[in-house]
Amino acid sequence: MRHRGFQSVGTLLTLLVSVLLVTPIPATGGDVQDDLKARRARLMERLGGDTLFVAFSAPLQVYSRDVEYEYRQDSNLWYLAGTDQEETILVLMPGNSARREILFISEPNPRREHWNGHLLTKSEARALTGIDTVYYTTEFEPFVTALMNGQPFDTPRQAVATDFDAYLAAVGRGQARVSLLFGRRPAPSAELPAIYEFARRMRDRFVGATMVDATPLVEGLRQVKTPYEQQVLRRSLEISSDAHRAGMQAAVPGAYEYEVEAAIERAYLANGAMSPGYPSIVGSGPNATVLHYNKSSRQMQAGDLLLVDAAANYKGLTGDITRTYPVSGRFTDAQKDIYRVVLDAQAAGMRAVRAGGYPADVEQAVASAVRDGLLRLGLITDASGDQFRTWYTHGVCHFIGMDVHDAGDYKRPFEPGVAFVIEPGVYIREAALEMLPDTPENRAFIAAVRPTVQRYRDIGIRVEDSFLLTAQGLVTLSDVPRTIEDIERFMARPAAR
Ligand SMILES: [Mn+2]
Repeated sequence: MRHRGFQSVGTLLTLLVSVLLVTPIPATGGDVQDDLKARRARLMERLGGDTLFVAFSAPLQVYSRDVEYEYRQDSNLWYLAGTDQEETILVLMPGNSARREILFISEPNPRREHWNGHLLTKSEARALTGIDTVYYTTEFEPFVTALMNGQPFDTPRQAVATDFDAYLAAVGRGQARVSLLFGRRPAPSAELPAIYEFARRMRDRFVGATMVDATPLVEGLRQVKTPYEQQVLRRSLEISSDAHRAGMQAAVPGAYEYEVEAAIERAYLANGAMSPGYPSIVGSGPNATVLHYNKSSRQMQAGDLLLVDAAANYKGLTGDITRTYPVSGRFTDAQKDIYRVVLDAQAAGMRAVRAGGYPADVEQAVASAVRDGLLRLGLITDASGDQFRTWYTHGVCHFIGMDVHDAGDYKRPFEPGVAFVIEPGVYIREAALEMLPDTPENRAFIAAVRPTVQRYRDIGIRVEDSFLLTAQGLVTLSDVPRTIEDIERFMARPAAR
């Protein structure tokens, strides 16, 4: 009964929240456009006046034959221009007196739009991105060619155009810079990625110009979330948290993993998050020990743990949440033992976060708590070495944002505005013992822990929450039952189905 009352209050709140959220953004720009402008302004300050910055949208990816994957915009272009339309190019020229921001978009094409949907008009693109100067993508080559030849672009010959003067002067001195987003360097024998190919062609033609990589600048900006991004990220994690609860309600003995996945992804779409932020991991029983298990095809049995790692992409921002819970509603004693080790380790990680500190502090605090816990349970015999790596196999702190493993520099100190996860996991795969090098020490270790390993065999537990560091301290953005008591209480509620 209480449950029903609680649900209808929840529904009412959801309704109120959605009414507030659909309030239309004024056509003359709003929070998003202001934020996009501020992001570009910060980048331009760092680029300098003799720079031509160019960012390209991501290419379409083929799924199979003539079918494509759902389009995913390049995160850096999306961050700076706010459009997820393909064949888009963003140009920034910080030294210009006007036209400092230029956007190139696809030309209208009724036939293509019949197949693939509406393409932004120039005025829609202006309103969406806050960029006033918009050309068609077909004009990009003439634009670059004009600049390379010391000519202003799109200016009648008789008119006096001064807006490109600073850059053209740099071109004349042979000091012009072309700033591109190179991303990761490919291996010497690897195919040249498209951006490297573009840079090579520019280098051949643009006499005297220097190619520079703006990736660290843009990724450095992305590392600290703006107030607007923080607000979207909060909402993103509210949706993901609701989805996890829906998944918990769908998890019962006899149901299939995919039913839980369906409940979770239904909740994303029902709340306006148009896609998962990454492929959902829904692994029960032994599958909980497979880090990137993605089949979701097993029927869950009474006594199983279910590990769910899933989060929504809401307006381009993705959190990251993992919960592990018993499908029968109650943890066994063995499951509780491992769960407490993982939960205590996460708490130790949270205590290690401070402005001015580093992600490495979190890694260290979590690892040390895991070592102590595993030693206490008898799963390792020596807490000083690397034995614990047998059961503790991945890092625990990564940034979140436009990418679930977001851009950022892990050597840069934490500051207010950084968003990240802490996600310790312990996975008891007996086969891990077989993979240890055959040494006298390892033989002794294996003999000592084998009976304990059998007690905990096939238990995989990860607990992951999304955090935002603010001037006031650490804020937990995810909100899903987390302690053993909270989970058992929640799982005892009558399932909604
Ligand atoms: Mn993660």
